[in-house]
Order: sequence, then C-alpha cells, then structure tokens
Amino acid sequence: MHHKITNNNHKTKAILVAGLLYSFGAFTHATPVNWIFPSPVVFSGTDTLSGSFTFDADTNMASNINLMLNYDGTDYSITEAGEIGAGWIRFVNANTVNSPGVYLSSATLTNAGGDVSISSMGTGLCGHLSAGVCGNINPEEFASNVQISSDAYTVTPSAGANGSISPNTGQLVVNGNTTQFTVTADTGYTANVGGTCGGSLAGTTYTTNAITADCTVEASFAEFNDGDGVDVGTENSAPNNGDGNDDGIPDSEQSDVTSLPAAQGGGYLTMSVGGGCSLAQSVAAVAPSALDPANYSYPLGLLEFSLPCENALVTVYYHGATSLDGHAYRKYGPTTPGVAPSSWYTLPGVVFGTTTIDGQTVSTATFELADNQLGDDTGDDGVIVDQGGPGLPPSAPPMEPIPTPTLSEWTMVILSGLLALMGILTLRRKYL
Ligand SMILES: [Ca+2]
Ligand SMILES: [Ca+2]
Ligand SMILES: [Ca+2]
Ligand SMILES: [Ca+2]
Repeated sequence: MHHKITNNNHKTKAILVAGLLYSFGAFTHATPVNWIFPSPVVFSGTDTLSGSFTFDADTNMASNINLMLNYDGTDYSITEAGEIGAGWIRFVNANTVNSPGVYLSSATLTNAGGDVSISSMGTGLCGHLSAGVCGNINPEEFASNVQISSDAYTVTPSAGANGSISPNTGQLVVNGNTTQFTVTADTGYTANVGGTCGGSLAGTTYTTNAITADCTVEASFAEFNDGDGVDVGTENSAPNNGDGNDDGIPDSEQSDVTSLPAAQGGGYLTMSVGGGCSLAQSVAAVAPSALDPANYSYPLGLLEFSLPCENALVTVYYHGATSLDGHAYRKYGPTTPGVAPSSWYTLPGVVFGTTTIDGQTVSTATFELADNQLGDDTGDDGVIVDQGGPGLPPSAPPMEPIPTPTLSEWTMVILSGLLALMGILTLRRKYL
C-alpha cells in the first residue's frame, strides 16, 4: 500500500465527496498517514524501537500501531496509544503493568506525509493504563532527530508447500530501501524465490531490490533431485532422521547415499558409494528373483543399483540387522560380465562389520566394484550394474553347537596318527 494520497480522477465522485465534506463544515478529515521507522532507532545503550503506526494529524488519533520496543534486553510489543497530548503521543504496552512506553513528538507529523525528523522520543514506565491514561509518566532516555517516513510500500511475502518464509506478513519498507526474508526449505527440497520485488537469494537470506512500489516476494520449493531413484519422503523416513549413513547430511539431498526400506525383514537399507563414484542410480530393494540352488536364504532381501562409474567402493548399512556373522554377500547375475546366463555366486572380498548409528548397532557390508569385472552384470560400458545381498547358508555355522567326536571319529584319529608314525619310521629307515 502506498500511503501518499492518491488522486481519484472520477470527477462525479470527487464532487460528491467534496459536497459531503463541505456540508459537514470543513475539509478536516484527510487521509491518516502511515509512518514507519526506516531502521530500528537506538535511543540509549542497546534500547531500540522499530515498526510503524498510523497518525491522523487532523484528529490527533493514532491507530494501526505495530511498534517493537527492546528495553533493557526485553522485547515489548506496543500496539496501543496510551495518551496523546499537545504535540506528543505516548505509546504503551497495555497488557503489562510497569512496562516501558514510548514518547514521540507529534508536532512535525502532518497529513501531507513525507520524511520527517522526530525531535524527541524516549521511554518511561507506565505504572498502569486506565482509560488510556498512564498512572505515572516518567520520560527518560531521549533520542533526537529520529527519522521517520510515510513514503513506504508494502512488501508481501508468501511461501508454497514444503518450506517457509520469515517474516511471513507484509512489511512496510521506506521508498528506496531493501528488506530481507529468511527462506527455509524442508529437508529434501530447494528454495526458489520469485515475485514482483526482484532480489537475490544467498543461502537462506533473500534480499529484495530497492523497493519503489508495493510488490511481492514469493518462495516456492522444489523437490531436491538427487538422481538416485528413491523419492524424498522415503529417504527422509530413514533411521537417524533421514541420515542413514550418519554423515550429517540428509540422504534425500545426497546423490551418493540412498536409503530405502529393505524388501524383506522390515528394516531400512542405506547404501553409500565412493571410491571414485559419486552417483547411484535406479536404487531398489528387491526380493530374490530366482531360487538359489545353494539354498542360501535372504532375510534382508537384495539391493539393486546402477553406477555410472569405472570403479566404486560400496557400503551397505543394514539397519534391521545387528550382525551378519555367517553370511556371504551373494549376487545373482552373469559371472562373465555382459555374458548370459545369470547364476548365484558369492562376491569375493566383501567385508562385513558393524557400526553404531543413533544408538543402534547396524551391520555393514563393504565391497569394491569395477566396470566389466566380476560383480558387474554388464560388459565394458562404463556402468556397473549390481544386484545382491547378504545370504545365509542352509546350515549357518554360528547357530550350530560345536560337534563332539564320536567313537568312529576317535578311531579315525588314532588310525591317522598311526599312519603318520609309520611314515616317519619308513623315512628314518630310508635315510639311516
Ligand atoms: Ca533421492
Ligand atoms: Ca547422509
Ligand atoms: Ca539420496
Ligand atoms: Ca559394466
């Protein structure tokens, strides 16, 4: 809203209004003027005042008061005019007994608007407010030559879904000044700011261009495109507040980290890729598509992915498993990359371990992959395609009791001992 009086060219209406005013005796009821502090006023130590109010110099009425007083380190929201005397206005916080108020000189405020200098202002305790009158008036901490202006425009902010803008209400800005907003995107989203004010976004701070008309600042938020094939909501639901690999960055904003629910077992899987590779694509948790003739079982399902890389170091976090002892990392695919048929095999060199994430023990599997090497389903195409997971052999060793030798096994031990002894004796004879 521009607060200068606008000229209505509708002549008939103007004549009618003029006639009405004339019939009441005088042209006294001009448009009240909205006054704004261009910047917070410091009037003693760290005490500051900012905000705006509307004042009609013809009727000596203040309204639309939205002042913020920081006095001795406490913020007071001031929304009422306590008293208005000859040449001064007292603003108070009516809800708080003994809260400080603010004096302004009103002598220079006219309904013509413009930029004016307030000759005196200060705080003073308002013992109580009764019928708009302060119980005691004890002005102190004066400041002089405070600039206020009526030449201001309204900057109206707005925010779409999946983020916020602060402040989120219209801001009065003096002609030619800029203003700032904090724009915060939800996890997994990025902010864009448009609107008619113009400006630039640096980090989370949006600074408008110089304001010369009422205008808008419109924040919108787009889903972060990390390219891994798993949507923001799924990754944000991962353990550790959506940071399944515990590196302090939401997985939904990482192209090299992907979190998704395991196909079996109910836990989450997190895959991080490095070793010269920074992007995982088409990541999916799948159930085994073919029976394993070696009868391994896959209680956590399999992980499927594609890496547009020559080499990669992959770590998979199994949030649903505290131990993978006795498991082998099994793959289903061609053992000669790019050449059918597919079969089950154990990927060599996989290191199983555990780590602690958000107080929980999490199992890990770490392995290296290379294009056109065992573990890659495709040939020499610059892409590593993988499908695999921890398989439990049909007779899992950790679950078996340590076997006790039977009588026949003892016989075998004795027999083999005798055979060894005979061998030694034979050798001795030979070389004596
Ligand atoms: Ca993603
Ligand atoms: Ca992360
Ligand atoms: Ca990701
Ligand atoms: Ca390949």
